[in-house]
Amino acid sequence: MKIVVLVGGVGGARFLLGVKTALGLPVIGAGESPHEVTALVNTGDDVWMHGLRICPDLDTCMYTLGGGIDPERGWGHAGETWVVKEELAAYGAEPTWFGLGDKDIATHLIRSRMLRAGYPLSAVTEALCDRWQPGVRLLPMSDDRVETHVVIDDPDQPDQHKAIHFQEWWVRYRAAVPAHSIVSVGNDEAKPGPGVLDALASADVVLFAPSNPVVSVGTTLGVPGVRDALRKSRAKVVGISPIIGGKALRGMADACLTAIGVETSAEAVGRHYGARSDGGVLDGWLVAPEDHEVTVPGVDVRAVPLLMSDVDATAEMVRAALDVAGVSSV
Ligand code: FO1
Repeated sequence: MKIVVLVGGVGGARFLLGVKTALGLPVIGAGESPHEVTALVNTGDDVWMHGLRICPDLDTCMYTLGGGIDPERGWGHAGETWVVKEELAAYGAEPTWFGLGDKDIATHLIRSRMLRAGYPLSAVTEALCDRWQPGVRLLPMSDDRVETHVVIDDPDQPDQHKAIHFQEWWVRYRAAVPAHSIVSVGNDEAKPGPGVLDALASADVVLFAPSNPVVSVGTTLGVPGVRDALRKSRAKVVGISPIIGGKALRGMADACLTAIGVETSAEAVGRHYGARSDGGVLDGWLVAPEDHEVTVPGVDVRAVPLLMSDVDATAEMVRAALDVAGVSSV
């Protein structure tokens, strides 16, 4: 079976561990399998910092599936040290608020050197994954530069707005500063990355991980050509709600949804993605038991436990999604 999963970072990577388990793949690392798993990874969080290109969602997926992630943080290396970060701060080199780990810097140095040598992000990702062996194909949504920026009130000039990079909003301000709007810079000119449209065209099933529907799955859907490829795909498209009982489980999905005028509910997000039969992309939508009354016209809504408390619980969610899509994982 060919399964394609649209993912963001921490939540998406955890979900992919469940996909691997449901398909009988080893949770960590690569293994033999008749199934082919492709993750279309959001690159809108990517950022240049200290002269290095950082790709949080690609790295979080690569480290998580390759066995190198720090399980508490959900991002960056296990056993990380922060000596270079402290040295940069001693020079007063901004940004000092971003957690650049020593081991993580090796990844960014290789990526930045390859990008400067002219390799596209997809080739860089393939090279880095050669070491980490995530066991699924990680495809950047695009090789072109797409950056999520957030428009906030300028703290230095009242009644002025300013746009800051998503990483500053999320890491420095913890998404606590209201976002007036969220802009995906470069999305309109971006092309789907190599393999993205083919993966969607040949997929047996497409899943939306319970990642941020605005800045993760939403950004990938915003790459010209992706939405059409989904709607034309013979595969059923099933999403997993990132909102349970009106709350976002992690990250800042609620703040992002508010910024685009969508209510923080499983129903509103399902309707935001929309039914394939009326211009949207969904065929199925998994919601948590407490949201069992949710309806999305034209979409098959199923209530199942959605807490990714461990890999087996996540694998159960995946099996339910495959069931809604009418494919079995065995
Ligand atoms: N998240 C934080 O909350 N604080 C950090 O200092 C931080 C540093 C960081 C460095 C590399 C990386 O790949 C991810 C990092 N993240 C950090 C996570 C990242 O900001 C978010 O996980 C994603 O951008 C949201 O999906």
